[in-house]
Amino acid sequence: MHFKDDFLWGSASAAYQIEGGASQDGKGPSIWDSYSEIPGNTFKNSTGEVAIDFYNKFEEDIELMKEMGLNAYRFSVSWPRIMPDGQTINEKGIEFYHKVIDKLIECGVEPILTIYHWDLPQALQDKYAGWESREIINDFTQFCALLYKEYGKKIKYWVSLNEQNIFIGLGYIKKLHPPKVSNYQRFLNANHIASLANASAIKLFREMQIPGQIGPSFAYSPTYAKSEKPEDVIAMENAQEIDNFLWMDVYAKGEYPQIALKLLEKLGLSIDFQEGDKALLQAGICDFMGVNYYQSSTYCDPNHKQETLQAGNAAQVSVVSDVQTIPTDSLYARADNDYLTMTDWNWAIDPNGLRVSLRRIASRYGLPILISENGLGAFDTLTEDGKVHDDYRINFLKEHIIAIDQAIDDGCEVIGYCTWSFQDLFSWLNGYAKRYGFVYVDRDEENEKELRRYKKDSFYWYQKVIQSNGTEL
Ligand code: BGP
Repeated sequence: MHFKDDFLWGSASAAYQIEGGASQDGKGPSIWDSYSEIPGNTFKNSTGEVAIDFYNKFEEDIELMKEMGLNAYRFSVSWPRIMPDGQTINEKGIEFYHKVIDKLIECGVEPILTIYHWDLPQALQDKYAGWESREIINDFTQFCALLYKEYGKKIKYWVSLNEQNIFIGLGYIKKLHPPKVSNYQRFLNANHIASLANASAIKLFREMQIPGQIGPSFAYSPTYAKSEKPEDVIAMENAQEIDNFLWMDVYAKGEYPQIALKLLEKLGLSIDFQEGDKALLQAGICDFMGVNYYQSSTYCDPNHKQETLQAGNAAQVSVVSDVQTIPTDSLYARADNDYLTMTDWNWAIDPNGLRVSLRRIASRYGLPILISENGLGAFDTLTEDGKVHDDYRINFLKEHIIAIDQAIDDGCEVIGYCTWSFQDLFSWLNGYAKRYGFVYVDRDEENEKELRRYKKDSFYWYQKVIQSNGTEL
């Protein structure tokens, strides 16, 4: 195995998905609090109002991390907990994350702080339409300034925006996230503003000379061509330009990819570039690329689209039907990959895809990579004696760790591996049915029960992986 001694064996989470305490100690509402209140927006109308109550149980939970020997824990701070209206400071919110960070450090777990994992203060959505207004760049930067000042001496690894491609894509094209819009040009506009905010956060990080590293977490799905047919290869490359390079080039090089821009221009779409944008993007280049990897994606020529693409998820909020035609559908079409098996939610299981991802990113950007999420969402069963026999999760993670090892041997620099997730938590589209954790949390959509925690078989397995630095799989 090729893992360095300081390789971070971690796990990840996000504030809205674990904390609960939706209005405790002065927390303001986020767009997810409001969105999940509206019937039909989430699976079985589930919400993160209580989630797994990490807000009140964090000490007990971090003790479990210590017992496992976890090296690193990636968590996000809730902007409306720290600034209820997005601008005014709530001391209690600041204090909460000091306590979480201190407890992690005391337990020997390296804290990795995600600045934004989707829970925008509702007040900023109401005030100026959130990510659609350039006003957010300043507010977000002020929020970052506060975080750097408060936690800058304790945190070595910072994640700026989590999956900008997903929260903007699902929010402004697919209508599956707030603000539930379907308009490709508005998507591009909001996305450009988010890119500027991300760059501004990194620029400030440098100016304040924060002694750590910072990068975004990108939801990366490597593109495959359905066949060796040249038209399928072009479709695959189009998808790579539009779905990957459009973000990663901005993060790593401070510029948009020229082919993607031209493809969009031919569709009558454009990026709203204003004076100063270029300089800001170039001042906001990341230290590492955070990669959230779940599956690869296969593409074919849209003119010969295969009609048999696997139907939706097993249990998910239903896909909204009035989604506008997506202009880029003329450039590439999704296809099944006949060589891969699927999870309970029809996500392709593809450990090699992680090796491909790491190699492609290392080769195009030459950056170190933090795998900031990877995991298997499954239906777990709690046995009567309080066990969860999740050998399927162990196999999934094992295969992906082998792929990382191979990628390191191929020449990629990988800082660490954060599984999604340490505990079961709220899934944005799948409520509490889709479980990812090493720790089972006993609740469902309808009933919070007592939120008891149970260690799954995978808990003990990952414990050994960490102890042996990846040699005992
Ligand atoms: C990523 C998000 C996470 C998490 C994960 C699993 O996109 O960053 O917050 O939710 O996906 O997704 P899901 O719960 O939809 O299976």
